[in-house]
Amino acid sequence: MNTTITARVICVQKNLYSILCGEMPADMHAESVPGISGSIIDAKLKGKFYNLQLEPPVVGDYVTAEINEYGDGLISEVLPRKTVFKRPNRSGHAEAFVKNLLEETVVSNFDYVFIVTSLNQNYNENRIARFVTLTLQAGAKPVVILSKADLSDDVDLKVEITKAVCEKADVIACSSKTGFGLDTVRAYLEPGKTIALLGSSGVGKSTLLNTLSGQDLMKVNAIRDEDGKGRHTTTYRQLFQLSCGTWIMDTPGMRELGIIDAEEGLEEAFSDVTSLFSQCKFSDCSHTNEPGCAVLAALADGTLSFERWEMYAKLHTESEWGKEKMKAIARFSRNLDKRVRRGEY
Ligand SMILES: Nc1nc2c(ncn2[C@@H]2O[C@H](COP(=O)(O)OP(=O)(O)OP(=O)(O)O)[C@@H](O)[C@H]2O)c(=O)[nH]1
Ligand SMILES: [Mg+2]
Repeated sequence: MNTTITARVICVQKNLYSILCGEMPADMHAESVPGISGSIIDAKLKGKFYNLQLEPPVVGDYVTAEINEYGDGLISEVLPRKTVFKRPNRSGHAEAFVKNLLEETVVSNFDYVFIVTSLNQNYNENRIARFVTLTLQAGAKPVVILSKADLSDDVDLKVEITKAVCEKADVIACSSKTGFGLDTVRAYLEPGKTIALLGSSGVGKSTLLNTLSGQDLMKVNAIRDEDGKGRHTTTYRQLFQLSCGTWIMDTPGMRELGIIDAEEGLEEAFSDVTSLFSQCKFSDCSHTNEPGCAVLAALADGTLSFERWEMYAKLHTESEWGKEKMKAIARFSRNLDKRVRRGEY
């Protein structure tokens, strides 16, 4: 006889899902099933995911699954996601010259995003601003982790510079090697909360997870001597529940995460810039040459730096481009549906 349970996806490898049947958040109304709660079960997707082309579950998802007498699972439903990271998937081409730009969900249901940037060669303000924007857009709290503090001589300065990137993000410098700053990081280990670790390869994400858990949960590897880059040691996303009840999601090194439509995230991350727009004389001001433009005035008197404006403008252009492409694809799909209904295909 099958038992229906609620579980959390902790790992995805091709079409095989590892789900953990543990304690679920109160709002999931999950029954704890004796003998199953706390176990990791291998599961596949029910046929409807393929037949109806439903989006498959990702690491972090809460799902309902049917478990058979042999302990194998069949995932039947993905429960509504609280937060998600999506990225553009530019694979393939569509008809009518609309290049495919589809969104692919990367991970879900996180409360904090640890944006890990190491204080050696990896530090890059633009990348930090991008991840902070995406985290705010997702509705989670960004925490910038400046890792490998033991390798830097100007830790305090870097913390100050990073704080200026976005006042909505917390900034912590730490070292898994010396233990510096780890107590501040541990303050985020709240029971039931989920932390997603994001950042380039080699910045020390898996090392931080191992250090916080006190176990060798993930493999780590030395970075390359020549250019200080990582070796892509972590190759798939994986979620762990620490003994304190906090979930931590390790992810493969990711230098960039494209922005599709992140207007709210940009507004929050760059409120110092976007608050100027309402002060422009013209409501459709392009902030390039109009009289009475508050942005140009702020640039001229130095209250807004050119670098800050450029950082915002670049992300905004990318966000708008993605939005237009998504609209074009939606239009194309609607037209295609109509033609299919008319029997033209
Ligand atoms: N000096 C120093 N080295 C560190 C620190 N944290 C991690 N490392 C080293 O950095 C290298 C890369 O660490 P990983 O934890 O594998 O990095 P990662 O971000 O998980 O990399 P990917 O899995 O490739 O994305 C290893 O040699 C670690 O020992 C630190 O705080 N200080
Ligand atoms: Mg890793």
